[in-house]
Amino acid sequence: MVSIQNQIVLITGASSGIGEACAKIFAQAGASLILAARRLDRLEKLAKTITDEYQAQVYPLQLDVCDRSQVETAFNALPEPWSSIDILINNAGLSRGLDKLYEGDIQDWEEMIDTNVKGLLYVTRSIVPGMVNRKQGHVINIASVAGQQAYPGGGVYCATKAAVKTLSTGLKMDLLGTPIRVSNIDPGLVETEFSQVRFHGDAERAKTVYKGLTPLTPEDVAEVVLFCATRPPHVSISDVLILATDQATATMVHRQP
Ligand code: NDP
Ligand code: 8X3
Repeated sequence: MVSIQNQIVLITGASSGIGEACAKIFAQAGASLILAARRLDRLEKLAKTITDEYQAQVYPLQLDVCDRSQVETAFNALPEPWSSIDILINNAGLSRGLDKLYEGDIQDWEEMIDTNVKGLLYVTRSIVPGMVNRKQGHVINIASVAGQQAYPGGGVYCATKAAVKTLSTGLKMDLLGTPIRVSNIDPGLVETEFSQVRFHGDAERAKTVYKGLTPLTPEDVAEVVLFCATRPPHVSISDVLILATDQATATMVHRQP
């Protein structure tokens, strides 16, 4: 395991779930963190916990990744040493709705495409040139098993995650010949606020997604992200599929009655 002590790690979508778990495990490993999301109150609370528990340096950043000019302004304005980002974890993302494609809510589609695809691109475009100049960096994209295979009602979400995976592959090609690494992580079912967001706050419906099975925890995924980030410089973990034991594919899960 290579040390990431004092490295600067930017985590998007750090206010909840997988992003929050990444924040904690990277802080424990000695990294300094830029925590980005829209809910600043959550980020500030997390920053306090992390600072108290791990004595890590934390920079909470209120950011909507869909807002291109906000993304550009925020990253251009980062003071040193925060602007020298070593590891970018592109995690911010969401699903909205589970409707048949021909009946879907177009606003839901816009939100998923704007966040999961365009938001990830805006952040990547802002951060990677600095990595190339400094000849150091690692981009870790959180895609999904849903990008490997569509499921009913998930067409648009699955398409955004397939796009993330393809962007990871393309970025890896474009960075060939530089020391910058790219990792694509495809988690299966992880119990977070993800399904509550998908069902527009319907907590009861969200619970049914994980009923009768043992889903992954955000910490399970964060451990894999940390593993990717702590390989020696000549090793690039390009693709990881991490599933609950009760899940085989995007559509096949085993549930206890
Ligand atoms: P959560 O809903 O718990 O977390 C999502 C995070 O994304 C929140 O911190 C949210 O913060 C942030 N976010 C959403 N929209 C924006 C935006 N416009 N700008 C900035 N931040 C934003 O879900 P998860 O932790 O599960 O999801 C994290 C990632 O993992 C997503 O990309 C998701 O698609 C992916 N994933 C999830 C799986 C699961 O089963 N849970 C499985 C596979 C992949 P805020 O609202 O404060 O902005
Ligand atoms: C999230 C996993 O199966 O709920 O990407 O779409 S799933």
